[in-house]
Amino acid sequence: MLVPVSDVGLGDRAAQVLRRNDLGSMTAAAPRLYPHMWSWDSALIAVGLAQLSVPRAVTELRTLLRAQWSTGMIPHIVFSAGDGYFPGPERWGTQAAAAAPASVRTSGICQPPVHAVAVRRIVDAGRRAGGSAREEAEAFVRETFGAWLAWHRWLATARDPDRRGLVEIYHGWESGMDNSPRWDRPYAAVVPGAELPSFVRTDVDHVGDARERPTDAEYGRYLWLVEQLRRVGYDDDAARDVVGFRVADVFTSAILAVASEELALLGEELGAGSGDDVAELRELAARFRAGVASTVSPSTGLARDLDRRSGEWIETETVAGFAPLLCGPDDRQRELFWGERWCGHPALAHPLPPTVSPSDPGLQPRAYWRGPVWPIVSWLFSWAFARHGDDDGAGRLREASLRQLAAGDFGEYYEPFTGEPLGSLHQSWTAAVTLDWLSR
Ligand code: 9WN
Repeated sequence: MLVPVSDVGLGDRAAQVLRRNDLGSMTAAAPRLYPHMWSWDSALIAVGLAQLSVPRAVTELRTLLRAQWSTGMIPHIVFSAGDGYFPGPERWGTQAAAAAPASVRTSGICQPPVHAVAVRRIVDAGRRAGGSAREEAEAFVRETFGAWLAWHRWLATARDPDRRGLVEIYHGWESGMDNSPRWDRPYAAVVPGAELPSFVRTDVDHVGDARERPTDAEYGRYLWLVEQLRRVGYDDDAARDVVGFRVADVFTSAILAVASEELALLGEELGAGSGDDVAELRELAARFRAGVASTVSPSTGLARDLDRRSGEWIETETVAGFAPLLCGPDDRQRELFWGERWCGHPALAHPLPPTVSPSDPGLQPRAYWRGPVWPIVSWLFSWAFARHGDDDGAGRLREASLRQLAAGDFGEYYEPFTGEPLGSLHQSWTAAVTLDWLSR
């Protein structure tokens, strides 16, 4: 589809954000707040870069893969040479971890596996451009298929030891939705020990209002979990026994299901990996899709996380409840998604999914993952809707998101009732998904 004239300036501004945040072979997640590479950000950033330069998009993911651990885990932060983010590499202490790479500084936990989705978008962009862009994109899949497969395998074994089809996370940061109310109950059981080393936060210096970020009490818990994992050298088996937070994350599980399907398709199309590898990915996709379906609450119709330590379902009304819609069409969920408790709520500035239901009195409109609209979440749903043939749903999310983004601030998140950009401005992945939407 041709880009409407009024959107041309927006695309230029989005490209400029990615250029300014470019550190050479990686893109900072945001100019000041996040001066390093984040795993799921880098995948979505590559989706946007693919619209500007396929080789640069490939470079982004190559940099990320250089940080892959020998277990297959892709770490959630790859540190650049710059500093200014806490916790930095010293606090993570991953150099002592047997599985960590020797020459790259990383964190010791992971983030949602959206990478195969990005690889697919790079291949699509390469095929549209043709010539060397196409060759480079396809060669990249053949070269890196084994690395992505190892990543999915690690999630399916180390993080789903009972084969429930649900990925366990050991830290709210692993979900990418750090202080979502989904994690309030499990975090209530995390009590930082007296031996937690003291800390000074830097994140609150980079946002207009500290209330847009997690609280100090939340940070104490985040750092306590890092401390527990660091003490066991981030060993997968030991971590499972010592860590104070173990939750089966339904949104990450849905991403693993759909990303495994994409990877299987890419493997098949491009003759990457063996027939067994492709079959294994299809099995993973089926297992995690079934795992996600098994969590749906009969009363609300929303998917739920499971606290593995207490054995309790987590019944919060958050956007993660729509995990089944990432996996495939679902009439009941689709109705809920567009209905009055969600995107159809009359008070919303734009018909887009906030992180918490606008009908929930607990929604905090400016507080990070406790209410604001995150453009990358809207993008994931619009991508999934298009993938499953729901062009109408994909188009509605695209139109509303481009209206939300029209001022060109590329906020990290947006106030759901006023549309004000919040958190960091010039956030790379927000600019990147804007470019992808403009290309459609
Ligand atoms: C911790 C980089 C990351 C995103 C996460 C978002 C936020 C980090 C933080 O920023 O998390 O990983 O310091 O708050 O929650 O989804 O990947 O943009």
